Amino acid sequence: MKTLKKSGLSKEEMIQAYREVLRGRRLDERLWQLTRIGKTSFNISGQGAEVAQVAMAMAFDPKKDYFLPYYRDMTACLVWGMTSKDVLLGSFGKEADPSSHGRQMPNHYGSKEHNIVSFSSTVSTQMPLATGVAYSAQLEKSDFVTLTTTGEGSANQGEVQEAMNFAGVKKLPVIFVVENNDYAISVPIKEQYANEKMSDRAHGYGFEGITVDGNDFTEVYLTFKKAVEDARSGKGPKLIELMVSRLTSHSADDDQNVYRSKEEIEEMKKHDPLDTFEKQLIDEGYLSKEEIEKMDEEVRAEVDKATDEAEAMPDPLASSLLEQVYAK
Ligand SMILES: Cc1ncc(C[n+]2csc(CCOP(=O)(O)OP(=O)(O)O)c2C)c(N)n1
Ligand SMILES: [Mg+2]
Repeated sequence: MKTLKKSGLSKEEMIQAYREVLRGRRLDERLWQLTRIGKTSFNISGQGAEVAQVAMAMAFDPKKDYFLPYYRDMTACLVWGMTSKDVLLGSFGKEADPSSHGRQMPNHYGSKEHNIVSFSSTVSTQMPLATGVAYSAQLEKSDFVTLTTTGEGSANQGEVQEAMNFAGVKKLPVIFVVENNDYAISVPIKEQYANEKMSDRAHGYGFEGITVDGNDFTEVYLTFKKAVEDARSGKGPKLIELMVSRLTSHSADDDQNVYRSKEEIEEMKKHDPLDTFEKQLIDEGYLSKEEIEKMDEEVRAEVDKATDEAEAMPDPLASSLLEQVYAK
């Protein structure tokens, strides 16, 4: 694993990165609690992918770059500019929810203000849309880069091949990401695809594919930094496969103990990226254990406040159901 120093980020930026990882974890824990006590209807979580998502998102310029995420990308969306309260408004289905004004399922992130394009529950349909957004950058001679993500099971959908093929032909400024967490709901990777690495598929479309350990902050950050520079300077797309874990069940609607062994789950939890990142920060002198504990208290307080504020907001009115669905 590369040292954090090798990332080239300043001490302040690295501490901010950790705060985002911690926020992603604590906020997701809150979303699970709310689902379990019946205050919200659903959660699907990115626990185990937070370090990879923060390192990925920090390589972009959210002020101009576009993000077409998938449902596990909450932490990346926070780095892109969404707030804990924005996420909670979506989970509570409130009118002020920036993703869909409470019309969509929770975890379907979108924000016009932050260049985050909302997506469909039909997996991977964001991929051809991302190719289209990147094509618009090329046609308009704008230098923004488009990022889109999906899971390794969803990467087998036909439209992913169409999206990558056209992006390769036109050398579009788009970065395709597969967050490979070993499972598509209950189906393990050996039953999902036969090639050794998902990223090898990129060669068939005429661009580079890279597989990265999603627990290695520096490696992920530097890989994306180079990919963003290449895309911005007209060198075309990349496919980046992030090897991450899915620490939780697929969603609030299943129990992974049914299809994963106790030993497998315990082994995975020993490599929780939050713990690895914390240890690196302490060992390399960025933060002390006490500073981490203090930051954790601050983040928990922020999540509590955001929960109370979001819960107190008004629900959508039944009479306005058909508003906010189509652009006028
Ligand atoms: C076209 C389509 N088929 C099936 C589903 C149901 N579904 C939702 S998520 C999912 C598994 C996706 O697994 P993966 O792509 O590995 O992503 P992960 O959830 O593991 O991050 C499935 C089958 C769907 N939403 N859309
Ligand atoms: Mg998966």
